[in-house]
Amino acid sequence: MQPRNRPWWFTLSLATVALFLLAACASGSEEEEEDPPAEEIAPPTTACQPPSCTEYTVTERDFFLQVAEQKVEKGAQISKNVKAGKVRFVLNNRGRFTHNFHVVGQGVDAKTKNIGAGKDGWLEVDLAPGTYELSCPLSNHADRGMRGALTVAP
Ligand SMILES: [Cu+2]
Repeated sequence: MQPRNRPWWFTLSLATVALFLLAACASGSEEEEEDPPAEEIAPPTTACQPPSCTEYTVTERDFFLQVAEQKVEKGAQISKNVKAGKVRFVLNNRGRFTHNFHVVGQGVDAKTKNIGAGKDGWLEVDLAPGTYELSCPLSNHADRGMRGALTVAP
């Protein structure tokens, strides 16, 4: 008795199903955002009080910064009056993604650890009068809006 050959259309339909499954798997992950791991951040142990130190709270969201009531995005000027000297930025990550906070200008180049969603971070810098860029340096977050210009008064 001769083994029965499978009809050509049976082989073809199996191949079609396999291709379909492959395509379904490949498209399933395209919406995933790459989120870097958050780091453990301990709150500062020293107080920050005027006149030796000034504290500013910056809320980080997807994808803009919020300084007090002001929404800051895509390099907009931060209107909050920041005085030269020792400054402690208190970062509240209220986005769904991990964020970071980067201060660049006047020889300062400082950033926090990666702040997980819903977590807080702190950054202390000595700011001289002049302009600075504040941003989230992770992935393409700055381009998506998370950057602002800060002018420090004497
Ligand atoms: Cu970010």
